[in-house]
Amino acid sequence: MANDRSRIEEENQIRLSWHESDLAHALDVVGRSGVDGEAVITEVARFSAAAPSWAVGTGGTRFGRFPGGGEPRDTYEKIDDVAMLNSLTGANRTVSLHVPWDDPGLGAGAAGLRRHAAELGIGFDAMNSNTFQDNPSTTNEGRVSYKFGSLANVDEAVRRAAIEHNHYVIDLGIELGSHAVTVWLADGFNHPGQASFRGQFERVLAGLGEIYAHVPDDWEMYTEHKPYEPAFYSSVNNDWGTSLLLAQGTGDRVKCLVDLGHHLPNTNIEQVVSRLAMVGRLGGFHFNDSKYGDDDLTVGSITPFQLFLIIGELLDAGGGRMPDAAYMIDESHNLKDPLEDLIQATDALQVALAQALCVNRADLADAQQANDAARAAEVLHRGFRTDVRPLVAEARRRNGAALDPLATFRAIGYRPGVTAARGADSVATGL
Ligand code: RM4
Ligand code: MN
Ligand code: MN
Repeated sequence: MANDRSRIEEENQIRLSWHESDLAHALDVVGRSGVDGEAVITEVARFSAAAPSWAVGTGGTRFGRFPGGGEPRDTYEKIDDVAMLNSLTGANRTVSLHVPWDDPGLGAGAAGLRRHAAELGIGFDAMNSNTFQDNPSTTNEGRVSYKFGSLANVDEAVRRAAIEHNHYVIDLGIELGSHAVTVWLADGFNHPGQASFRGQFERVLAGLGEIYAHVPDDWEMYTEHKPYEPAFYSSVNNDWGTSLLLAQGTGDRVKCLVDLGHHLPNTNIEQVVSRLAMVGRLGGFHFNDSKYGDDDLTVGSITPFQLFLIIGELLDAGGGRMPDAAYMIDESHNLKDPLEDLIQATDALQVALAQALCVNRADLADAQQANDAARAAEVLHRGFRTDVRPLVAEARRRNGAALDPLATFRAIGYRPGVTAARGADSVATGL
């Protein structure tokens, strides 16, 4: 690690003089729009998005998986990868675990993992439960199955197992120093008439209530909606309205989590964000991008303008700063090196944040007040079209990270190094 740090510094030195002149120019440009470039850098440097433990390995589709080699063999090695990522970006200071894909066990197991992460400067963000697959540790050793749903199931024994799994995930999170649990349910049905919409909703609401009863006072719980998949006719928590009903019906510290891929085509996600923030129920984010559905593609790679608008709404909600929320990258890496993709995703988030911070919000408000749609567009686009990359690079440098994280990752030779250590055929567990 110390060696990686000095290699990052060496790589930064190579780029420093170009960076300094680019930065001076960028500060000049944004200053002319009445934006304080220093404040942009400070806010970008403050921002962090959790890395998901399941995304440091290759994902796959239902047609196949093509592992890249050198993938982490256990949760400890996943945290090593996240630490490497964070040392390059300075903006992935936490990891989000998916249980049971990553389950260190209570007691000594959790304590050991927490110690390992702390030594690398990594904390634990929201915990994720999994009742969408059958796994001996979540199904009472195979006595129940989630084939027909978990909390929504008509069978009380299945619902009980799902609630107990969530309680376990919370207990684990307490020992790891987490502060939230995200409940994404695959519950729903494929065939009209197969189940009752109302019955399923009511059972899920009751189950969430039992999970919430186990949530510590200084924790939050998040409900994550998704319109379809794996249920293709009806998902119980299918949209933000249902997610809000579930959150409001469960308790004060239950909030909605917005996964950018979990909306029907053309949904105005920035408006959804504004609404949820307005009622104090915006709890978390899963960042990714998509063309068609829950594609889990690289953040900002398909609809960067939408990402910029969403972050603009977040800044509005936070009074010019990113509001406190559980920010996480939720992607699946099928073709790229997972760490390279996470580097690009984090960079895209930082760029969109800097662009949104470069919008002169007072000017925008004036244009809105004057019903001047053309001027409003000018103000917005001046922010979006600013080349903020030097400001973002400077934010990274001030966090002790890399000016150019992807080039530095390659120059350091991290992947060849771990491939030699872990094996060319090592495949990460989980998704
Ligand atoms: C779901 C959803 C959840 C994630 C799983 C793996 O589509 O996005 O957040 O935990 O996938
Ligand atoms: Mn998600
Ligand atoms: Mn998803």
